[in-house]
Amino acid sequence: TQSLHMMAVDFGASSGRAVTGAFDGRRLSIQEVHRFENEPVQLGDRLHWDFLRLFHELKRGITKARHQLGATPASIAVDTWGVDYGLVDPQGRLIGNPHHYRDLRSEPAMKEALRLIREADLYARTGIQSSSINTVYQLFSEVQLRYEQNADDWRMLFMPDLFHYYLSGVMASEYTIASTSGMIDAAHRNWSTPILDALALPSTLLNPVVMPGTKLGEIRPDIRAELAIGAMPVIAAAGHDTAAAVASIPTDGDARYAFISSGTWSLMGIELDAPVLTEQSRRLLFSNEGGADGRIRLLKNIMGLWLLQECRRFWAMEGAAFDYAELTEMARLAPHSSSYIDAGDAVFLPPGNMPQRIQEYCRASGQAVPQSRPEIIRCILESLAFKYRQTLDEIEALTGEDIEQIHMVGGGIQNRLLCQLTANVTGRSVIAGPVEATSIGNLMMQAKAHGEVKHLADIREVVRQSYPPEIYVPEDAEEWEERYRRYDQLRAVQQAKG
Ligand code: LFR
Repeated sequence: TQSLHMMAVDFGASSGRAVTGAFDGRRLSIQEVHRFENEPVQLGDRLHWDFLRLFHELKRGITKARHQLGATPASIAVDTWGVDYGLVDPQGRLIGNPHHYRDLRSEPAMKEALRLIREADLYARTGIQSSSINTVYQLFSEVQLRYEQNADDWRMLFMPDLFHYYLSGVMASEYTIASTSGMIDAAHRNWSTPILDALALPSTLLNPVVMPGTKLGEIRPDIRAELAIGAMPVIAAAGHDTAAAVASIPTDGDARYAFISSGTWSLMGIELDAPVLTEQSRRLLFSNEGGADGRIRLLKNIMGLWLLQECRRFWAMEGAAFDYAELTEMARLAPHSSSYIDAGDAVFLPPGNMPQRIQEYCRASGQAVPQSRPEIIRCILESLAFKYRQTLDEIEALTGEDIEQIHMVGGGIQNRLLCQLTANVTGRSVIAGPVEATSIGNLMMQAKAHGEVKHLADIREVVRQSYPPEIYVPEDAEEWEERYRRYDQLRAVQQAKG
């Protein structure tokens, strides 16, 4: 049989990449054809996506895919991180450069919005944890949208939708990415009118919600001519990178598992058939996001390797450049950390001097201040692993499930120390892989749109056959239990202080 050759483009925080995927009916093999930087640009007091440059890189990716395959790919789909969007006018022109969620303009907007609608109300409808990064608060901060006539005919497109629009001319909001906005009704899987009304956000902004795996249309004739390519369908696969990554977890469906999608963020949770919209899950800071399979991811946003990425960036700026392997090796050789940070704390959200922020956090919470680079990295990695353990306990409490295993997927699993620490602290086996979970999920959702696979279980079977995972078995259980108890006490004290 002939293979189906598709291409996926993933815009991630440490880089963007275009890959091709060949699916022969049983196995998928992928090849990276283009990798590029995706650094936000600070312009005055605002942090932006560099959209024009990225659209250019997307086109270069298409050209390289065509060269590698010797033919135009059978389809293309884009995924990005959640919550961000662009606005377009009726002529389809981009209004300004999209903002990056780490821009803090929406912090005051969130406070203001929560005077108009109760946080508990928002949660009960959307199942999404309130955070200043959410689309709903970003939109609320764009005062013009609420008060000015000329904004009446603007449209809002989430980043994957925006790329798809400029590729195909079709406007739609793919469900998984839309579910991150804080404006989708979790039960009905469509825009929540009461929320829009309460915040005076015009419903004219919104596009119809389409389910993952929908063919949007053909690539525009002008782009086809510009790139000298043939016809190529544009597919809304799973626009949200986390949804795509979780679709590719190589489970066989027997053991009960939690997942960690590990990259810049750590998204830890469990898959369910219906959202959990209780006061308990709200207080424990869980969100319910839309899955690629009609399922719901009950998960927690943990700061993730962003902490390490920002330390690395900051040290490089100071003139001390290390790669991740070097940084992790330093941490592996360092003694156990005696101080911990809360890897869910919003103080770590914006870019900046992360080493100093970590030190300040330790000082303010009355702990020893990590001084050297190895100490700081060790503090980050152990704190992350402890946060996973805490989250695991909460998942079990919320759902009544006994979690037997942890599936870790995404670029973050290249940090083997973190995988091992996770196994040690949780006392569960960690099944790690695939690294390229997001692109694989994106490609397999395209294969589904082509009718090559039917169900999520088929997708996972393909991933299991194509990318055998690596297993980490817990070590030194008692020691780690003891350390975790200290972390937990510290957390309780911090929490009591508010
Ligand atoms: C991961 C991710 C998370 C989302 C965060 C911000 O890349 O998409 O799922 O909460 O980025 O959008």
